Amino acid sequence: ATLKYNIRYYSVKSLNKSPPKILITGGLGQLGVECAKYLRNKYGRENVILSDIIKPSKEIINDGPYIFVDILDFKGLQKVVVNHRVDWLIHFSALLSAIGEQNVPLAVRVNIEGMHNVIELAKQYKLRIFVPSTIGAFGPDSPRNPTPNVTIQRPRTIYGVSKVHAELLGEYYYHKFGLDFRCLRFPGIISSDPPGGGTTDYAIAIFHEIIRKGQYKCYLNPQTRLPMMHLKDALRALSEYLEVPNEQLLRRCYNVTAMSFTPEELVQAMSKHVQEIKISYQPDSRQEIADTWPQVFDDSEARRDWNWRPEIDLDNLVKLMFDEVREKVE
Ligand code: AKB
Repeated sequence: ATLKYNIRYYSVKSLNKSPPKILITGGLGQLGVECAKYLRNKYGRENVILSDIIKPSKEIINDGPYIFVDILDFKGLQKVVVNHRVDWLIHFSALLSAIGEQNVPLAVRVNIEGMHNVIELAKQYKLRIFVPSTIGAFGPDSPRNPTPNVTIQRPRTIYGVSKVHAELLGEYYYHKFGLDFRCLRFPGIISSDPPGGGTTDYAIAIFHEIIRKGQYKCYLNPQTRLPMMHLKDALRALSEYLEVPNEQLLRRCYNVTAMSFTPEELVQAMSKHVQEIKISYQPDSRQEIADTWPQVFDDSEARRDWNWRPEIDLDNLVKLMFDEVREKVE
């Protein structure tokens, strides 16, 4: 505990200015809780407020500030920004690719109307706003190997369409109003917490199922190559990118990635850690989504402009996931 305190103390001090007050929306999704932990270590516990419409566990409450925020309620959101003197908004609320296809009207409300609310508030109160985008913002007309930062997008899921909308709206607000909009296009993020509703989820579910039952039925075919990244790299990317001075950024949306693999290659890497893996393949509608997405993501612009470097490769990711998921399951 002492060590943690020291790290926190020096990192806040080294900023040489008071730390930002950060609000995270959609905080109980795949990224929120760990993101809050990461940023609280850097900026102080009370400076990072997690929010969602879900009732939190006791652990989440004990970790730091948590409040109810419905991104579809503009006034409510406005009140939070004012009362908590928010400086930075990290907007995670979204329905992911597979679940979005099952409820398009809800995805439109959450992903598009929600974005309208947060961006308008960010403009009014001059907030720095971070919105994640995704490999899902590309489609069948995009070059897939590699997929450059600027190219044809035209996604075929409502999730992808809403993310292109968010990217373009953010860039527009930046040029028109000087809004400090920042966006990273993430690949599939691999964490021990289950994501829920994505196309890349198999690469998480497989660890839970193999540890629990020794077998897994994969909904993508064995050769489906997709870009991926461990959560630790994703949070570091987000945090480093939020700190880059505006003058250094040549664009507002950057591709970031760490690796690309297929289910077959993942199983191969996992088999070094367990005696037996029984895997079967039964592609479903998520296969059609994956077939339109990038296979290899070109993040050279992020590397060039703000020195982005991933640290976790496939072997390390597998090692980390076995440790993290075992800790949760056993
Ligand atoms: C999904 O599969 O929908 C997400 C993503 C890649 O954006 N994990």
